[in-house]
Amino acid sequence: MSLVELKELVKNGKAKETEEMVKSLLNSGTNAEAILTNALIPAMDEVGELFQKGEYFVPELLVAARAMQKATEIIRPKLQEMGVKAKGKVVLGTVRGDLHDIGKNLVKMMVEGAGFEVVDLGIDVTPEKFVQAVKDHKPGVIGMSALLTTTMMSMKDTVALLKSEGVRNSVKVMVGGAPLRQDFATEIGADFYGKDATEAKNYAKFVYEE
Ligand code: B1M
Repeated sequence: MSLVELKELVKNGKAKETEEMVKSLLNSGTNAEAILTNALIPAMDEVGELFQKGEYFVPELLVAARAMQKATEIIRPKLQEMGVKAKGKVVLGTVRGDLHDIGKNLVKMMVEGAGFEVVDLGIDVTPEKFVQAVKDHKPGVIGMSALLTTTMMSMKDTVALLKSEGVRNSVKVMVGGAPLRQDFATEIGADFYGKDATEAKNYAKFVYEE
């Protein structure tokens, strides 16, 4: 029973075994922060790398995410007791008119897996809702996902509204989704285009480490 074994269980998406091992580690005195920092987060980092290399596909990501979620459900209250804070806050959503959320949920999973708090606004999120969430939650990063060429332009509207509401400089804007490219992100004034969930997670880390 070790953190190395736990990392492998999460990587391989073994949810039940992950749950049992986390409980045993806690019972034997391993602290929750060590479990998070030395097993769970590195496991999700490796899952992301395997995905980028084409060795893992969406189903492997999803089962790893489920195992990660089981583990975090158990350790979250312990971390709160210990006063361990999230690394930062990220607001995420799929843009107005768009109901595709599989990619956005993968981004959420990777970003949460890296120790961030994610405020998930769901699907069909209007520019007004994104802006309100920036005002309410004060995230370091706001992330918008779009899967339709017809909904991509809502990202531009959101950036414009962030500006007119005077909060554009308080937050970094990240965009992603299959129909997007870097030139579109640049054109609408976003700070970052994430090709995949791992890039999204790395950008959140970059923003908070800056
Ligand atoms: Co729809 N759909 N769909 N669909 N759908 C596409 C996107 C489409 C390409 C299919 C096609 O025609 N070949 C096409 C879009 C064409 C276009 O705009 N050019 C399309 C269409 C037309 C439609 C409808 C209009 C169909 C209709 O009703 N006539 C309709 C629209 C509904 C709406 O949104 N208003 C529709 C509906 C649906 C379903 C509801 C049935 C379902 C969505 C279910 C759900 O999401 N809960 C669905 C699905 C599943 C797809 C396909 C098959 C798969 C999309 C997906 O989940 N990919 C898709 C065709 C395809 O891509 N093969 C298609 C897997 C996912 C992991 O990838 O989301 O790209 P992706 O996310 C990646 C990266 O892009 C990145 O990270 C992820 C992984 O690393 N990423 C980010 C994503 N968001 C990011 C944000 C970031 C950073 C990175 O920072 C914030």
